[in-house]
Amino acid sequence: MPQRFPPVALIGAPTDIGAGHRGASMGPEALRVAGLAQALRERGIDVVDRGNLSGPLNPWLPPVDGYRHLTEVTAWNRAVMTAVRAELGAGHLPVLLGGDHSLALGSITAVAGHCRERGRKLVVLWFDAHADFNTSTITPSGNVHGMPVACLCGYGPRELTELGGSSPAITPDRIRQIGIRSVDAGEKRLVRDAGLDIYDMRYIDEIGMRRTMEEALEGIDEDTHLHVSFDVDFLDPEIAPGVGTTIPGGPNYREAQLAMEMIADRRCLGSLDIVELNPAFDVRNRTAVLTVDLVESLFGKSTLMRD
Ligand SMILES: [Mn+2]
Repeated sequence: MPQRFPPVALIGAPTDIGAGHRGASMGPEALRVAGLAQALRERGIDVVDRGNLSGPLNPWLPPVDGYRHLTEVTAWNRAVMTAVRAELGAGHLPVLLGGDHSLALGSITAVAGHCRERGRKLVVLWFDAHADFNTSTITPSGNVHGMPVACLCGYGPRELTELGGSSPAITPDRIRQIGIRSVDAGEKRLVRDAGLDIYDMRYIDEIGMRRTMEEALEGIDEDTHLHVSFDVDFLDPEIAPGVGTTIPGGPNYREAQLAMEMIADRRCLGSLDIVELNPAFDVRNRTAVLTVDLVESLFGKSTLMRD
């Protein structure tokens, strides 16, 4: 039997406050235009679109003490955390429409709190070209979208690490990263010291996406709350040009589809971020359309009846 999904709540967070390029703020609308809600409804899922959260405009200032826009990033993440927490409390499946990847701080902090209160096991699958494990001392840019995983694991400013009250929001063993191919110099040591579970592109090249996903999904069962944080720059830029930070050598269409379908087979998707879609870099919204296509697979669409 396919997973029976609770009502899905779409939450738009139209901001590029943590990014190094402008334009991810247009991501939520591009996903709506690409038919995200309709695609899920065609799968028999109830969808409510909560519209967009609001927050401070992007002042486009240089970093202060290693962070750009820390006050504004915090405000946006508080709004995301509150919205995601409310949906989880109502028994809904929140889908965050970013916005840049710094917003995963708010959503995963909410998800982690929800799981802690209910004694549920949490696993985060982090699809990304980047490890997003920078800190103020090693970041080359100060852009907080390169820091959310570090902040979630307790490395970062108190405003962000203690967003949900306690720190860390999660421990590194809760998170598995897939598709990584760009790690900054100082970040390499940090991710190793933290013991982060990273399936980088070399690993995927060597053993294939199927075995990679089998390993990444190990121990995940129907009692697990699975959070998928999907950074669109995970995909190869040949098929997904609509992102601010394209890194060549990502998964192709079939590999990405397989990853999504293998997650669907586990029937434990509990929450989702779709982030870093940047329509300013896209070509006729094709990256948004591709993303919707992949989300359909994540929600159980398959070519044949498989069980
Ligand atoms: Mn990212």
